[in-house]
Amino acid sequence: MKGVVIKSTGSWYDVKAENGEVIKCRLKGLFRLDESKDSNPIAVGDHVTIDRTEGDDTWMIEYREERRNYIVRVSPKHKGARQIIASNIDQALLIVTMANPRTSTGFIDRFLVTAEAYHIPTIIVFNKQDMLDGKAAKKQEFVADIYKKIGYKTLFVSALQPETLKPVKAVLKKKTSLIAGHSGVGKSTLLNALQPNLNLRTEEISKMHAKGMHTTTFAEMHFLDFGGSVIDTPGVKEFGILDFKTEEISHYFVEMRALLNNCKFNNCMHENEPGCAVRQAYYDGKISEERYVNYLSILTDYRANYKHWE
Ligand SMILES: Nc1nc2c(ncn2[C@@H]2O[C@H](COP(=O)(O)OP(=O)(O)OP(=O)(O)O)[C@@H](O)[C@H]2O)c(=O)[nH]1
Ligand SMILES: [Mg+2]
Ligand SMILES: [Zn+2]
Repeated sequence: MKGVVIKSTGSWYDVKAENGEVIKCRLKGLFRLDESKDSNPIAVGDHVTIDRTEGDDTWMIEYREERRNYIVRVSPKHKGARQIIASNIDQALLIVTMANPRTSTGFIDRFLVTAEAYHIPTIIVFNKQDMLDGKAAKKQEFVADIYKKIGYKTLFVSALQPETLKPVKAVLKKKTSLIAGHSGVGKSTLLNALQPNLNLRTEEISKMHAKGMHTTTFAEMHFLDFGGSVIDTPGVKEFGILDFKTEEISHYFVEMRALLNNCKFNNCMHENEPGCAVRQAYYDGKISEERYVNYLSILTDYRANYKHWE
């Protein structure tokens, strides 16, 4: 029987089978496939075939179809390993907050690089509008502007004010959407506001550190009454970048992509090379300082941590 993985706890997998039933499954012993660098061979969103042998009532995942795309996080335990958060998604909603907790553009850009690599459209949702003070509002305008200018859709909502969520509902309809962001930005609260019967666990952020409590611990797909599905995910500190070559990173910065043919050297990394069109655009104010600096930082980090993937 075929189905889609809607939850994975490491040892058990919930599979929504094609007959509509949710079935608890195990993974075949040596199910490692070819992706030894993944710490999880099966992720939410995977299309699988399940079966059970006669005389045994445990369902087993026998086969996983190739993934159309996926989003990875850096494994909290060791940086070289990646953990697939979810696969086969139509779009991502990156939930961000300017304060309590603070989301940096560095974090946003790491996510966008991964998403761009797989052509996953990303909508940046600025949550907690009800608690913005003057300073945070200014910051938000500055940050949102960076992304609007280069073509990303931005939404401004408050999960505590359901009337602000109409545009979110509109983008979620009929699609499979990944809901991502730091712990405590309000991912689960937002989903509960859209569909109260989901009853997802939420928790106040720590007053001491203004950080989330890592309340959602496993990614899980939920089906929406108004059509479509969402994958609520645990808050992450850092998104991973995939196993592409260092010179490809700039391809996933949308505003840089258009300039790449204008660099003097075709293997230009846009650092200090002469005749670099990207660096020139940055000097001319056409590429924002945040984006350029984040690009360099991702490049440096990638060289240090992911060399063995190349
Ligand atoms: N004031 C205000 N508080 C919000 C809003 N959205 C969420 N919160 C609060 O923020 C806290 C964290 O919300 P959660 O939904 O648990 O956050 P999460 O992103 O799911 O966090 P993890 O599951 O840990 O990744 C809760 O106390 C929510 O009530 C908002 O729009 N305004
Ligand atoms: Mg949550
Ligand atoms: Zn260049």
